[in-house]
Amino acid sequence: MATNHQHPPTLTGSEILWATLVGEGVTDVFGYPGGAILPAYDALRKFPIRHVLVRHEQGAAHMADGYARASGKVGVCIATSGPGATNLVTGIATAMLDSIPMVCITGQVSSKVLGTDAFQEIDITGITLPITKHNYLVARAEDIAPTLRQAFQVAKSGRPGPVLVDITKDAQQASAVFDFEDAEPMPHRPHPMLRADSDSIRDAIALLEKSERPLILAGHGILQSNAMRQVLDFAERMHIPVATTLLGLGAFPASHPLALGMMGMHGESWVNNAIQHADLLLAFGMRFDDRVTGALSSYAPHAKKIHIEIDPAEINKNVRVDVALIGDLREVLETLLPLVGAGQWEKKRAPWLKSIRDSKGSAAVRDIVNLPDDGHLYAAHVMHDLWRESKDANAAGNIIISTDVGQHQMWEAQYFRHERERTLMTSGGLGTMGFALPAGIGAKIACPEKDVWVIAGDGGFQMTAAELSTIVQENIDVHIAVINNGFLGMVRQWQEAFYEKNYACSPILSPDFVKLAAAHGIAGLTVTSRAQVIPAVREARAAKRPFLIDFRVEQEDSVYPMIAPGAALDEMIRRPHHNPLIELPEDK
Ligand SMILES: Cc1cc2nc3c(=O)[nH]c(=O)nc-3n(C[C@H](O)[C@H](O)[C@H](O)COP(=O)(O)OP(=O)(O)OC[C@H]3O[C@@H](n4cnc5c(N)ncnc54)[C@H](O)[C@@H]3O)c2cc1C
Ligand SMILES: Cc1ncc(C[n+]2csc(CCOP(=O)(O)OP(=O)(O)O)c2C)c(N)n1
Ligand SMILES: [Mg+2]
Repeated sequence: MATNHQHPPTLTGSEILWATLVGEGVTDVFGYPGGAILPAYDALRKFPIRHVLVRHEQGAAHMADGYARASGKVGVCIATSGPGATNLVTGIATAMLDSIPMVCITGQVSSKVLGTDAFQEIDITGITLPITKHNYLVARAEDIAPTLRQAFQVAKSGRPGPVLVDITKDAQQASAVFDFEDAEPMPHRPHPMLRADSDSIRDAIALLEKSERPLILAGHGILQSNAMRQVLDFAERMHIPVATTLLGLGAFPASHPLALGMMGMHGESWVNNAIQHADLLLAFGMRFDDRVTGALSSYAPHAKKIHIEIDPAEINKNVRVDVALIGDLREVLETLLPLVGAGQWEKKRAPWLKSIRDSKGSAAVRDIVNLPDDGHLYAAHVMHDLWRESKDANAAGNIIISTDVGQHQMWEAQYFRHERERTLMTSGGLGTMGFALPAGIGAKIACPEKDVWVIAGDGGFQMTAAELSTIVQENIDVHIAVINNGFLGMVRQWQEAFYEKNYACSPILSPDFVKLAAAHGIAGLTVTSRAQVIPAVREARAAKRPFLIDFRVEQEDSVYPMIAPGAALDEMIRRPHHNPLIELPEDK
């Protein structure tokens, strides 16, 4: 439906909906039909858009989310009114807490019956007000294009986030003139660019020049700002080590000599120790989540803080900072970079880098590669061996791992060392179980050439396992690793640590996952020992179609190190000595 500026065509609201999406560059949407959105579905066949039929609308939202995380584009999902719309809610909230750009379209009852408790009427704009960046109710065909175009702009500008557009059935059925250009929203006005001579830039440079023990805290904002190159330049030029948040993994290459690893509750001990000893923290697009800081009263007590952040509401929210540079990270770093001289830093930083290396020395041999195979299978083995088998793809950014929530998510973060941006899809802020499979499907559709691995726990996998059927109907070639420990493992771990091993409702029964896959026409394997891990990974890859591996791992293993909620960052609970996974050389 090309638009002709001289004679803009008259289309139905439904046609305008799809034509606007096409104009915005959308090629794929994830959804599920129903009465209030049927006019739109009826018009879909006229437009070059792939629609992926999900099995539950939560899946549609997570797929749009995974699509956005993998590609950097806006993900789109669509559902009917009432239960269709409410089923999207968990997926929208997941995207909100991780700042993922998404446009969610819902059908609504006709404007004439709005407010009458009509069949499948629900106030979805009211329900999603706190979990969307913005939302709209559209009741006229002529408002569909401008509203949708504005929704895209809001979703991707500034700090990204999900936007919902609720469109009444009569607006879809009515007709209006469609003029894509004319529907263009007012330009988004970003924060004024920081000037090189502004006071805050000068203050930041002064802190940098004085600092002896600086540390970069690399967050998700690096990916969202596309600032990987600038962060690398900055770290290398000033010889500053880099710690990463869970959502920042991949923003800085894990194998780089300045890369330290993940910070926070399940972060590496040397990383958290470095934060506690640093005299300057440079927070790059991260929001000092409580999983990252531990007790705020004792967080980084010796450090001045510079926060580079696009959302002013994040400044001084959790951690008071000395200098705030508000703006897009890449632009701010491009302003800063020419002002910091190269060359003089290497010698100055040597003692600080050595002290971190020394503190790492004792803990880094946790590496399980050296552990003799005693017939047991630990989840850490699976992550480590998958990483080893994926080195080239990982270095080239050709592998995407989509994890669920729980222990396996933390083991993945610890043992799969991400080299490139947008190679990890994971729900950080909301911690949504059921995320991995649909997000992996969305990522595969965004990046069909990449090798996508869904890594889910036995609990979370069962929450959205119905999407196995979507994989088959849509012919989506993802690999699935179920880390099957017979428990809601992260809950069991907390019960072990803080509730005297009262495993209340955390043992969980599962179906035979390989048979479940087979019932969908998906091939699979069960793996029970370490020696079988690599052959299984190779077999999955060779299959060139969806493949599920049920990894039967040790049932009562725990993730270490761990900071108890509310404890200080350097009060880490370490792996007990009786446990066979080594963490300290003395454990040998
Ligand atoms: C079981 C579990 C355990 C966890 N344990 C840990 C843990 O041990 N360690 C850990 O790190 N996390 C952990 N998390 C995740 C944690 O809850 C947070 O989700 C995570 O720390 C947030 O990372 P972030 O601040 O980098 O990303 P976000 O929460 O996405 O924040 C990104 C920030 O960047 C800003 N931004 C966006 N775009 C730009 C731009 N263009 N320029 C500048 N700024 C921008 C945003 O405004 C935002 O403030 C855990 C989660 C779960 C579920
Ligand atoms: C939707 C949802 N419900 C409950 C929780 C709380 N929760 C966090 S981790 C976890 C256990 C996850 O178990 P499983 O999927 O088997 O993964 P494991 O920890 O065993 O690796 C639970 C119940 C959650 N994060 N999300
Ligand atoms: Mg489990």
